[in-house]
Amino acid sequence: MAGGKADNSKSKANTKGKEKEVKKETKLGLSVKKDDNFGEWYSEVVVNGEMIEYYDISGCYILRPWTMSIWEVMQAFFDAEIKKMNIKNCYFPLFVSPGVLQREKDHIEGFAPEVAWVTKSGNSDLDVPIAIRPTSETVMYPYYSKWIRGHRDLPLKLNQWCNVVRWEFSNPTPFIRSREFLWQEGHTAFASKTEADAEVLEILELYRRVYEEFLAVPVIKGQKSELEKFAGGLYTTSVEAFIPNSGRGIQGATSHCLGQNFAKMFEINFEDDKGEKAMVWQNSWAYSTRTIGVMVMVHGDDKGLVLPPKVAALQIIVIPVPYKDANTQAILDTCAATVSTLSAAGFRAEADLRDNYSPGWKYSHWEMKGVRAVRRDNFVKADIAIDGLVEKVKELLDDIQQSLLDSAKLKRDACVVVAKTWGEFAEALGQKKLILAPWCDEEEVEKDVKARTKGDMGAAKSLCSPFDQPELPEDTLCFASGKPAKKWTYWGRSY
Ligand code: 87F
Repeated sequence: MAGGKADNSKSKANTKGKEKEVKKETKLGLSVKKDDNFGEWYSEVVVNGEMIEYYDISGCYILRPWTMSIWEVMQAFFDAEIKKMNIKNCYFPLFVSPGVLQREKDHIEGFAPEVAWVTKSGNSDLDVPIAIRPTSETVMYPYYSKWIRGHRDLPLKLNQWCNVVRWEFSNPTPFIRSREFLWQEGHTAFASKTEADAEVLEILELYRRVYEEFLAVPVIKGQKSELEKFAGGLYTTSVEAFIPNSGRGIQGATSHCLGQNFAKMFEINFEDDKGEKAMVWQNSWAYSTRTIGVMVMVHGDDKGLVLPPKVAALQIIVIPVPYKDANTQAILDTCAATVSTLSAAGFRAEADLRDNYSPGWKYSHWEMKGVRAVRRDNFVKADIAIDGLVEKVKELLDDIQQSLLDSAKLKRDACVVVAKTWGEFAEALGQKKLILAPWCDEEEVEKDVKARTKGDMGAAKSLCSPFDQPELPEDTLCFASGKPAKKWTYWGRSY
């Protein structure tokens, strides 16, 4: 089939003149294989799959409709779930005044170089430069302080869907590390720590579902180390994914318990039910368009993108395959009818009836975009019962969705190495593994691990201590310090 020309009319199909009308068939394939040059493969896949277009400002990318529809599916799910939790959407301004930004010195210190500033309007300098939000704690919390007076004002649970800007300097990568990205940020305040603790986990479970149920990417739920947690908070939980091809872990989303640190700084106080002055307990949580990059890296292959049906803008593409002596119009009509049936059944289906591309070209094109070919070119001939079709397609899509998750899990699990000594750890790191090691949970020891593994590829760090802890025998020692181990922790290089 490949290379064949589309013929939209039986009689003219084989004439030279007709052939010229068919567009020059550009080479569609990828120029590198996923296993040969992963970085280059990724750039090609996101561009050729029509998800991203590069932009003339480094670290900024155009998100094309093929990307946005994936984002919208995840957004619809997450937004409905948080509404069930009585979390309300809101929108705060993009700009931050320097005053509030600096009010929160400790946590901002390490991040300061990444904050972008507006210093001019037209040709004149602004009296006071204004920052562009890198995250909205300092934007929102002054108003939390104003709005929260008594225990009846609690809990206050707000979320916003927005863009943020972080002027990153290390190598930008579409979706994974960009200077502007889309996310949701949730900011909640409670009267008690118990309520805050419960919400942290409830949100983390939604993040797990976004990854596993929608993107078909297996993740590990766990707690960040003291060194890796959000410095402004009390503790950080995350879902962690792993990219077998690069041997790197990647933080998929975070759900923080902020404790009362911000409440102190921003004076978010309330009168409790005994009439006493108390401070709120806060959480914040976010997931971003990074999710999409993780999905591409995990599932894409040498033919291009592979999209899990649940998030794909198009789940089914129907491609007519006209052939010599066939009734082309009947084939096209059947394609259109098939699409109507599938659309009516709730599937996202379209027919590619363009007559200036050959079926072979169309196969490659849609495969590149992640809609994988299951050839059903005998619909006309074999008279497949229309009601049977819907059932079959449902089974097929469910099966694709499940097997994507299953095979990603197998592949991820095959990368996990349990390392009990420094020797085993160093060897596994050299093999780009995801390392599960018994650890003493001391900050100095993690700093030491970082120092000892420094190199061109970046240092190893802790990814998370999984909530699902394997049994830790009492006399187990830390892989790095030889002190008694307190927990199992995942380690590796990361994005
Ligand atoms: C970059 C510049 C300025 C990350 C930054 O994770 C400030 C920051 O505070 C910064 N990069 N962070 C941490 C963000 C913490 C927190 N914010 C709300 C989240 C979830 C959503």
